Amino acid sequence: NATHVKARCSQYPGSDVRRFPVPDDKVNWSQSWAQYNPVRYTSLAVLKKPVWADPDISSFSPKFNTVDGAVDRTSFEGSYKEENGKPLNPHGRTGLSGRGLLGRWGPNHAADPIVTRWKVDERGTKIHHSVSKLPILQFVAIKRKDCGEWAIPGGMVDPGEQVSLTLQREFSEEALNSLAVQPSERAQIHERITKLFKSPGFQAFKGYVDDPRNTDNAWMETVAVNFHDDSGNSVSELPLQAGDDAGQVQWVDVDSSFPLYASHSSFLELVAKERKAHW
Ligand code: RP5
Ligand code: MG
Ligand code: MG
Repeated sequence: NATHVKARCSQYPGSDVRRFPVPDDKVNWSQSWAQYNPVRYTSLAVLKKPVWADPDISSFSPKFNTVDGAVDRTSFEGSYKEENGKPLNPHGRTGLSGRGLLGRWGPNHAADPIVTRWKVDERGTKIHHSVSKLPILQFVAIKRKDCGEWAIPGGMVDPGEQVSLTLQREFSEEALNSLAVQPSERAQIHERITKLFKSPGFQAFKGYVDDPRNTDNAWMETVAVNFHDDSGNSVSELPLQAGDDAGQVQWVDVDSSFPLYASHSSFLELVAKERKAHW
């Protein structure tokens, strides 16, 4: 369990709220800390009771650590604890209680499609990195509208939705702008990328995400899957267009020095190692 860092960022995203500072040695719940006084915060967007959010805990008793109706409240990290009816973040304190921007109490499940190709020159020959001497991978990255950081075009798993569908749907919405195109064209996009997303893919990561929106009682978890266009003639030929919560989209070289949202960089490292690519 690597210590979460972004989940302790001072300023809570999209707000003026500042987290109660949590030093490294007090992150773990097993460290008793009488002075701990997290800021309580749940965003207005969540309090308005949109379909994607749970009601407040006072009027609602979700079944934690199980699939509750259509909502998966199980964690990839094993069984999580509850305190006064509220689930506790399995990676420890964040300095903020309540749900912040997250809709679900406990785990909020997402899926991250990592679409890659090899970086090639005009003649189609793979380009190797000058230092590592390894071929360079490129992946489809989006610039998030909420924070301006580059990220994998991931999104939330809808209640009851298969993760394999979420991966393809979120990629289509954020990197191909499928929601804005005509239904006829949408079918065409669907057809062209279904082939790539039907391939088994490499599951790079499954578990807790060190997301800046995490709180003591609500956190992000994801399944990150790599779909690789080895020949460069499937998805590489599709025109990228940013949509939904993405402001920009482009192919980005996979490299350890490129800063990414949440713990997305660690997922790319696993992909690079698996494909014997530069990192
Ligand atoms: C991250 O938030 C996940 O890894 C995923 O990329 C993303 C899902 O949230 P939204 O993009 O829907 O805001 O923790
Ligand atoms: Mg989305
Ligand atoms: Mg998204």
